[in-house]
Amino acid sequence: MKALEGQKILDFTHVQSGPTCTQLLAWFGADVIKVERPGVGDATRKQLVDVPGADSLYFTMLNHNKRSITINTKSETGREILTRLVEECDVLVENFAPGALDRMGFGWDRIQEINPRMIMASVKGFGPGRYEDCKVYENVAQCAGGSASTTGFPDNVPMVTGAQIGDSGTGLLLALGIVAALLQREKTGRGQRVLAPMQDGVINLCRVKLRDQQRLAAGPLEEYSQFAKGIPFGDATPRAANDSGGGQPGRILKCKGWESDPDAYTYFITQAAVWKNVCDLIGKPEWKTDPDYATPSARLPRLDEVFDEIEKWTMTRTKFEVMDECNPLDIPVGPILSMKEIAEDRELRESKTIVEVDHPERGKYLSVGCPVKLSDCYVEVTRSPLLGEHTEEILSELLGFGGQDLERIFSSGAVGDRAASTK
Ligand code: CAO
Repeated sequence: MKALEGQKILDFTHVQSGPTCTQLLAWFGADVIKVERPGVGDATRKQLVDVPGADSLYFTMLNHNKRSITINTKSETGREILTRLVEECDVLVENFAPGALDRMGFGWDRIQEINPRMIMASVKGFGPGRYEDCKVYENVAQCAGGSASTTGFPDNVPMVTGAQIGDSGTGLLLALGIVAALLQREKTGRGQRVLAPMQDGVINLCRVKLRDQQRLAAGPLEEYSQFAKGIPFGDATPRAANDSGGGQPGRILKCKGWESDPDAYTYFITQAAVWKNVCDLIGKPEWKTDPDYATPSARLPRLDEVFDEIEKWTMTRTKFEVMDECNPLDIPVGPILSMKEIAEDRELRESKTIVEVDHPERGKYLSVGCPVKLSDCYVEVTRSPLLGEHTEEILSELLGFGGQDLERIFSSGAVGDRAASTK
């Protein structure tokens, strides 16, 4: 028994944000039916191709545990099938450009008419307002959500982050909205609309920067490195480089091998509670009682000097040795792990955070596993579907089309090539 077993998801998502959401629902046991255009499919199937002829890693890593049906939803037969799918399913998830579903003839009013229990969940770039009709990709959301203006070095241009907080981040939030709407439907019997705008998702993740925006009214942000350097603050939260976000100063420091290894660094946090341990570790026991260093407020204007001393120590160790020596002393540190190290990490494989999946076109590849672990809902990551692989199976088993109806549907051209289906 899986947590979402029995829930049928009509998956109209593409690219990254929506597929992240429906992949999570599939991992929790929902039957996710991905609807794609015949012969074309999700654009990411053929983007950044590394194995000629095979679905790309971009697609395969975002569409595990789903079934694929191809339907031209703008044809008459396609609309007939889609209507039946809306009748049968619990949730419709989409992340088309604004208005695309209405143009297809399946806007919210029509969906409710067909199935009042249907939950219709959308990712859009922006919520209601002047930008609601805009198309949006990851980096646009990072910029419009306040992340880029607060990321990077203060004396350089705004930066986007490697983490896909706009796409994958918003997809995760949408999944939560869907589960909440399913629970509410248990009580009301009604479906509802669920909207997760990417700008809203990024703003939510950047809340500490909005906190700092308001703190600026009370004076300079003393835990930011620019305070210690005497650089004046402007009227907006500045970029904070690698400063720790909270009141516990932290920096990225060099470790042994940094001259040739671009990832030989550690994050080091001088948490106040373990300051004495830090002093002993780096050979500065006198700082434990020296009034210039003994308290967090005394250290704030001296952070450059403090971290220079700590770095002299970290440079004599590898990032893993730093971890091994600091952890028993409760000093929070983190090695800067490369993607290569993450891909090869034995424990991440054992915890199924990184999984190896076999695919008929491309062979074995690595993917991310489910990032949330439920003790009573085992997740097995299975490969992404080939384009239209389950068309006939879904038409016959789920929608009950058989015999002549099935012939009619395939010969109409609305669902693509019958040979692409397994049955
Ligand atoms: N049968 C027939 N037509 C189909 C179809 C099907 N099975 N599936 C999709 N289509 C059509 C849509 O109806 C739409 O047609 P119209 O423009 O004529 O209405 C068209 O295909 C393309 O849809 P789109 O505009 O969503 O796609 P795009 O590649 O032009 O834009 C994106 C992509 C991501 C910018 C846009 O979808 C978007 O802004 N989505 C919302 C925000 C979002 O999720 N962004 C993150 C994406 S991940 O980085």
